[in-house]
Amino acid sequence: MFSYETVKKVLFLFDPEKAHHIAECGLKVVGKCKILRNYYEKKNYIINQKLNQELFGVKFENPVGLAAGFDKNATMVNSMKSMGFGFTEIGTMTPMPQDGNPKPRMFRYPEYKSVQNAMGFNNLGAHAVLKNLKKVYPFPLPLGVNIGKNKYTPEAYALSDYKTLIKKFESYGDYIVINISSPNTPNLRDLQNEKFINELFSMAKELTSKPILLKIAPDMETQTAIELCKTAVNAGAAGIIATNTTIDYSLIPNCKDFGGLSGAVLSEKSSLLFKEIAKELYGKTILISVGGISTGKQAYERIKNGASLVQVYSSLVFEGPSMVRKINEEILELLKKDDYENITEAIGANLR
Ligand code: FMN
Repeated sequence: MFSYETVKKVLFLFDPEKAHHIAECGLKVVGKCKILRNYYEKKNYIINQKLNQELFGVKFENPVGLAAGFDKNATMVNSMKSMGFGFTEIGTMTPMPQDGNPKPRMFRYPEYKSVQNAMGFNNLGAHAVLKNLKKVYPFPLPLGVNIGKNKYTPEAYALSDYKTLIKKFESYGDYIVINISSPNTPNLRDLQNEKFINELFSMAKELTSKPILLKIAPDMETQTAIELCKTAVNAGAAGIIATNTTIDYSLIPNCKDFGGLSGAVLSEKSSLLFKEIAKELYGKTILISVGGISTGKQAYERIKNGASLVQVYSSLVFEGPSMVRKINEEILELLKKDDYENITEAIGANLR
């Protein structure tokens, strides 16, 4: 089989969104073919009880998950275990299908190992995504369902979009993520306010007993972010995912002045905000850290700072799926160095 370095040389000849579609085609083939699935699973998926933990009543065999946005339409759920992931998150999907923003809307910065995207929740809509999900049920991995409002739903009706989606996906997936932190849907981040969060989680609690997590942006003042997360948890959120992409365009000279940056340039910002949130909320809720993670050392630091799980997206573009195995192997080495028998002993160790 080809190395990712070779595959990457070909993929990088294409515009990033085209390359993503090519990768999606390849992963769909892997997902459908048992021989290929098993081959890659053996290669990439680590089996070691030291990485096992139970969250939301579900067993996670390793803590490294695929972040939202890669598999928006749930077309690759069956191949993520073969990539080495311990869990996967589909979406963001919206109630109605939507095309997203005009192209080009995804850009690579290889010298910064970073990506900029302004996709705008392009997805097939809840009905079609649910159909895709049903085809691969039961899922090979724990699965998160990331939901957002349609672009043309006015702010005053946003709640009703989330209500529709929570009801629709009630029976599928292990947790739901409320995404109000994408920079690419006009005014979406305005919903990151205490009134809306309170209303949203109060409503959600009535609708389902499924764990509902809030995904936040990295661009708020630290104290504002902490207060918002506290409000969400008090209103019933089962966890916080920090963070989405950043609109701090000073991180890459001459980058576009729209969309959100992710990858290496987001790492410090995301990690610092996560650390501050965890100081307040570790032990009170489940914390997931995402943003610029590409090594086991980085993942382990987030874990020791309070993350039960981590997620990656951009580094996958530059390093390929062998990175997921590498991250898990490095976590295992670091657990050994710290004399921990299981990952749960490392979670939040810096805060105890
Ligand atoms: N996050 C979401 O919650 N929903 C999305 O639909 C979504 N789409 C994304 C599309 C692209 C092309 C990228 C690069 C990221 C997207 N994200 C989305 C954000 C990622 O889930 C993640 O939070 C962010 O990229 C930081 O992680 P990373 O540095 O590992 O990429």
